[in-house]
Amino acid sequence: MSKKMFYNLLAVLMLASLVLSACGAPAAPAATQAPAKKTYTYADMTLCYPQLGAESDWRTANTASFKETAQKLGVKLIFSDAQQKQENQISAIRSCIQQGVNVIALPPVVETGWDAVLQEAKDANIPVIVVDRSVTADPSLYAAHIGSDMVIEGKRSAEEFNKLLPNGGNILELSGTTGSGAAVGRAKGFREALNPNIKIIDSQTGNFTRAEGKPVMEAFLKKYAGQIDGVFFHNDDMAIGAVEAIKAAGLKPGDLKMVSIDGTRGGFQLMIDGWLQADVECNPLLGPQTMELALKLMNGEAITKEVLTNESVFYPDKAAELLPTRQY
Ligand code: GYE
Repeated sequence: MSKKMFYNLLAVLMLASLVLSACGAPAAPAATQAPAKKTYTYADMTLCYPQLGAESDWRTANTASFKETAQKLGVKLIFSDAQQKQENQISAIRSCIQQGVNVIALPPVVETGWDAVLQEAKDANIPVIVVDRSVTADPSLYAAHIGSDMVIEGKRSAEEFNKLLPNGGNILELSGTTGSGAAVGRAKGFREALNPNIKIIDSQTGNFTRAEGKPVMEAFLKKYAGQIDGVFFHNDDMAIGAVEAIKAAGLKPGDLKMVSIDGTRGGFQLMIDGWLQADVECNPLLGPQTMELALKLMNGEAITKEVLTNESVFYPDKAAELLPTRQY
C-alpha cells in the first residue's frame, strides 16, 4: 500500500469512528420548558447599607429613611455606622459580601479609593447602588447612582450670593468633609457660578458637623474681623454651630449674608431667626427610591444608571409656614 493510500484509509476510518460514536451518543433529552423565572419581591431582599456616619441632621434623616422604608416593605436591612471612616465602610461591605446579600447601597464618605472593594462585590455578583455622594470609580464597577447633583447645589448657592451682594464683597466658605463628593461638587459649582466681584477669602472644612463648625467660625471671625460680608456653608449643621460663634462675637442677624445647603428644620429655624438668607435643598429621603431600584436589579429589569433628586431653594419669607411640614 502506498503511503498516500494508507493515509486516505486512515482518514476514512477516523471519520467512520466519529460518525459511529455520534450515533451511539445518548439521545438528547426531549426539549423541556424553561423553568418559570422567579419574580422577586421586597420580602426576598437583603439590602446592605453601610452608612458613613451620623454627622448631621441630614444624615439622621437619611438613616431613618432607609430603616423605615425597609420595615414598611419587609426588606431585611443590614445597617452599620462607619463613623466617617472609609476603612469601616470597606470592612462593612466585605462582611455584607460574605453574608451574600442581594444588593449593597453605598453612601461613600469620600470619592476615591473604592475600586478594589467594588470589584470584589462585582466578582461576587452583588450589584452596588452608590447613594448620596459620588465615587470616582469607573461606572462599570457599580450598577447605579442615586442622589443630588452637588455641583448644581453649589451653583444655586452662588446665585444667592450674586443677588445678596450685587456690588461684590468678601466671603468665607465652611466646606464639608474633605474629599467627599458633596464638598467637592459644591465647591466646584459655587466657584463656577459666583460673580467675579465676590471673593472667597478663605475656605476651611467643618466636616459637616456643628461641633467643628463653631471653632472654624471663631477662628475666621478673629482672623478676618471687619472684613467679612458673607459666609457660605456646605450644610446646615455647620451653619448652626457657626451662628453660636457669630452671636458670641456680638454680630446681629443680617450683619453677614449667609447661605447654606440641606434645608433641614434647623436651617429653617435659622431663616426664621434672620441668620440665613437662603437654604439650598438637598433631599436625604432616598430609602424608597433605592429599594425600588434594588428590586429591579434583583429581577434583571432595565434601570436608569444616574438618578438625580429634584430639588429647589428655600427662603426666609416662607420658612415659618413650611417648617411644620418639613420631614427632616
Ligand atoms: O449635605 C450633609 C451631610 O452627603 C449630601 O452629608 C450629603 C451631605 C449633607 O453630612 O449634611
